Formats: sequence, C-alpha cells, structure tokens
Amino acid sequence: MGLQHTKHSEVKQANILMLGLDSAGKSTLLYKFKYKDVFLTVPTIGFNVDMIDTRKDFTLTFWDVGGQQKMRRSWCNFLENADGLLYVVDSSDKRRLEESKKEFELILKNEFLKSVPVIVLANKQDLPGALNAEEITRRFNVKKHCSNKNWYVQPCCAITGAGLSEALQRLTTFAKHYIRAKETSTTFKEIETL
Ligand code: G3D
Ligand code: MG
Repeated sequence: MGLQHTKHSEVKQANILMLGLDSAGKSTLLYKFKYKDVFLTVPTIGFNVDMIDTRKDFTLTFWDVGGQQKMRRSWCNFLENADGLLYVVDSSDKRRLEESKKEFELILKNEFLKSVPVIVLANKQDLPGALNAEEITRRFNVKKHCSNKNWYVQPCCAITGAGLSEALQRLTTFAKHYIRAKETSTTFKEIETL
C-alpha cells in the first residue's frame, strides 16, 4: 500500500467572522482595512454584513454581523463558513469587559468554531487606562478557551491603524493553515469511505 498524495488547490480566500460588543470598534476597523488596502470590493448584500476583500493574492472577506443585542442571535448563521474569528474588544471600557468576555466564551462554545483560529483585537490602545494585550489575554482566559486552536491577542488602535497590518498578516497565516487542515481532513474522510 502506498502513500496517497493529494495536491491542495492554492488557498485564495478566507471568510473572517468579526464579532465583539457594539462600540468595540468593528466598523472603524473595516473602514481602516478598506482604505489601507488597494484591492477591495464591498458588495451590498443587505442585512448588517460588510464584506471586504483585501490584498491582491489572497482575499480576506470580513463579515461584520453587528454586535447589538438583537443581532447576536444571527451570529450562528455565519459560524459554519468561518475560517477565522476576529474578536474585537474595547480595551478601555472596563465596565463592559465582563460582558464582552461572556460573549467571547459563549461564541467559542459553538461546535462550528471548534478549531477555527482566533485573533482577539485589544482595540482602543490609544485611550488612557486601556488594558494591554497581556491583561486582555489574562482577563478573557484566552489560553484556556483557545487551547485547541491557533490564537493571538493583538493590541491595536482602529483610528490610527496601529497594529492592524500585524493582525491581518497573522490572520492570513492562521486562516490558510486552517483551510488546508480542513481540506486534508475532508480528503482523509473521502479516502476512508472508498
Ligand atoms: P462597532 O462597529 O463595533 O459598534 P464603531 O464600533 O466602529 O462604531 O466604534 C465605536 C466608537 O469607538 C466610535 O466613536 C469610534 O470612532 C470609536 N473607536 C473605534 N476604535 C477606536 C480606537 O482605536 N480608539 C479610539 N479612541 N476610539 C475608537 P463614536 O464617537 O463615533 O461613537
Ligand atoms: Mg458597527
């Protein structure tokens, strides 16, 4: 019996689910991504979703499904196709940190996100008293909740754009890795059923 080699098609696109409480800075981030990168399209598909394609050789499509209470129930619809989760936190809003943490924990319990990579954006680093990335990591218990997947906590400021290219780079690496792993496991399942 020989080894079966499967040639992967080149990964060109990834769906990134963007979540976080209202006012965390999601829309500001999308705006910044849009005007920083050359290649983009913003299809109007109604609903509270923003799709943005960035980079020439690889497309990250961001789905900003809104953080308001009434929108949270619709999050699940977007989880199934997610190749990455970008979770945005207002690091300066200590009053709502616990609420944000609860949402984070809740979303990670979803079966569809079991091994989906996670980037937590510790946003609003420009504001006085903002918790740094280490503190957000600790408070959100990220190590524990993301122990079975790739994760990173990136400090950033959506207004100046500081930290965003690092976040995009890491997100791209994680998402590509995730998609390849998904393809491999599908291939193995197909082989098993032969
Ligand atoms: P949301 O889409 O997650 O609900 P928004 O959040 O992008 O609408 O941002 C909510 C508010 O936070 C906005 O202010 C926005 O300018 C501000 N904001 C977003 N990111 C940052 C940041 O990194 N630093 C600072 N100082 N402010 C930020 P307004 O005043 O329009 O409500
Ligand atoms: Mg918004």
